[in-house]
Amino acid sequence: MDEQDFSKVAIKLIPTYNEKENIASLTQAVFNLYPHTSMMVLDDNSPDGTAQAVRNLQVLFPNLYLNQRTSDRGFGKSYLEGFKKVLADDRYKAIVMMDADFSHDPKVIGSMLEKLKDYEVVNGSRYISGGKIENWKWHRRLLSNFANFYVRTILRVPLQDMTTGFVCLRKDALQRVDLNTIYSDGYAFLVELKYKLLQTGSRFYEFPIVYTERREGGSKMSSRVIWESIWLPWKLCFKTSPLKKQVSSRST
Ligand SMILES: Nc1nc2c(ncn2[C@@H]2O[C@H](COP(=O)(O)OP(=O)(O)OP(=O)(O)O)[C@@H](O)[C@H]2O)c(=O)[nH]1
Ligand SMILES: [Mg+2]
Repeated sequence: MDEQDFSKVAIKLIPTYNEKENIASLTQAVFNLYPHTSMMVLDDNSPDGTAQAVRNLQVLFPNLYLNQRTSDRGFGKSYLEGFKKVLADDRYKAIVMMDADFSHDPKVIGSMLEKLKDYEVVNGSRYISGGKIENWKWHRRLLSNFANFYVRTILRVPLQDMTTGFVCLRKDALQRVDLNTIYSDGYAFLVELKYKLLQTGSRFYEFPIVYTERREGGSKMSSRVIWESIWLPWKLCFKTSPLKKQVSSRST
């Protein structure tokens, strides 16, 4: 087992699209809790000026970076660009993936990173003992529950929360995945990434999280994103090899 302290060598990657109202408070919260780590905002040329808000914050937080995309918008494309930058940067050994809207509590990042000593991927899970969802309307709960049931049944994966976007992972686990073969771009990207991490033998730990409704701003859920999520598990089933290894997945 690797006894490395990942809290000092992890970078937080935060995708944003119109998160101007959340990004300053999230940045402050993250750097107050973890003053010696880094964070990169992956902005998709948000019309509300999120990127400029990040540039203003960079004066206060020298370890805050911005990757601004200007071409076709995409949640997955933003993460892939961020991953490629981090993979090429020797300062970092781990990545924290999280949303900008406070649905993912920055206070638990430290405990999640602790688990990277023994596991390669720590999946922030709402659907295990100790995990829960707060303030979500019933139809969002239903959609999320159904999406997880659907994905887990088709792909036969051992994880209880395949759609969570709160994930910590070691860089060496990411290095084993061929990022050029990722098909999806909406939130299905998260499912595809986890499936490919499982396929390449990564050891997973499911960490219970409390997920809360976004603080400010609006949702970016679209019908295109939903259709992509419906097709993705079938594509993965038919176009890639099945899971080879049994992986660890524990809730405590
Ligand atoms: N770079 C980039 N980020 C995006 C895009 N779509 C969403 N995001 C960000 O991805 C994270 C998750 O998106 P959300 O809109 O919060 O999705 P959600 O949590 O399912 O929905 P709500 O919280 O209900 O709005 C947020 O930080 C968004 O700003 C995109 O196309 N590009
Ligand atoms: Mg959200």
